[in-house]
Amino acid sequence: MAAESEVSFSELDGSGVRIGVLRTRWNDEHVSNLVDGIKAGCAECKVEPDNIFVKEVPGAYELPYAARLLAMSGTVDAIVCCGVLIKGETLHFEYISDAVSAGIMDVSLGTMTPVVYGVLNCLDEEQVMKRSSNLNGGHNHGEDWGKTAVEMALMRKEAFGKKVDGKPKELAAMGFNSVASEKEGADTKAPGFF
Ligand code: RBF
Repeated sequence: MAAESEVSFSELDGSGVRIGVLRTRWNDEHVSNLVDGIKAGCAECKVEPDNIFVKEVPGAYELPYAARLLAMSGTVDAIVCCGVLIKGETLHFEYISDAVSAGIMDVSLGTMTPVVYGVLNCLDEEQVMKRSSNLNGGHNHGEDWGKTAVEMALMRKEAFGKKVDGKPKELAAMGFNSVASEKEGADTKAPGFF
C-alpha cells in the first residue's frame, strides 16, 4: 500500500503544457523511479507523453546549469530538477545540497520559468526508498513534483500568456489583474506590485 501524499492538488488541465525533466545519473535507480512518478503525476493532469522532455546530467550539482539552458530554450512551460543526494562521510552532501537548492531557485526567479525542486536529501537508502516508491507504505514524491510543475506552468501561462487586443499582456495577470478578478468585475486598477 502506498502512503498518501502530503499535498493536495485541484484538477489541473495540462493538455497544452510542456514539461522539461532534468535528472541525474547519480543514484540512477531511485531517480528513475522518481522520474516515473513525475510522468505519472503529469499524466494525471492530462499532459501528453510527447510533451515531456527528459535530459540527463551526471549529478545534482549540474542540475541548475542544465535548468538555465533549458529555460533559455523557451521550449518548456516548467522544469523539474530531479535527483537524490545521500549523505556520505564527507562534507560533500552539505555543500552540494545547499548549492543545488539555491541554484534551482535562482534559475526559477531569474528566467521566470518555474523550476520544481525534485531533489531528495536523505541520510540513507531507506529514507530514499520511502520517498521514491509507492511500495511498502512509501510515497513516490515524483508524482507531486509532476503535478506541481503543471500547476506552476498553468500559473505562468495565465500570467504571461494572455493577449490583450492581439498584443501580449505587459503585466502579470496575477492578484487584482487576474482573469478571475476581471470576470468577477473586481477593480483591476487596484494598486499591486507593479
Ligand atoms: N551527486 C548526486 O546527485 N547525488 C549524490 O549523492 C552525490 N554525492 C557525491 C559525493 C561526492 C563525494 C562527490 C565528489 C560527488 C557527489 N555527487 C553526487 C556528484 C555531484 O553532484 C557532481 O556531479 C560532481 O561533483 C561533479 O560536479
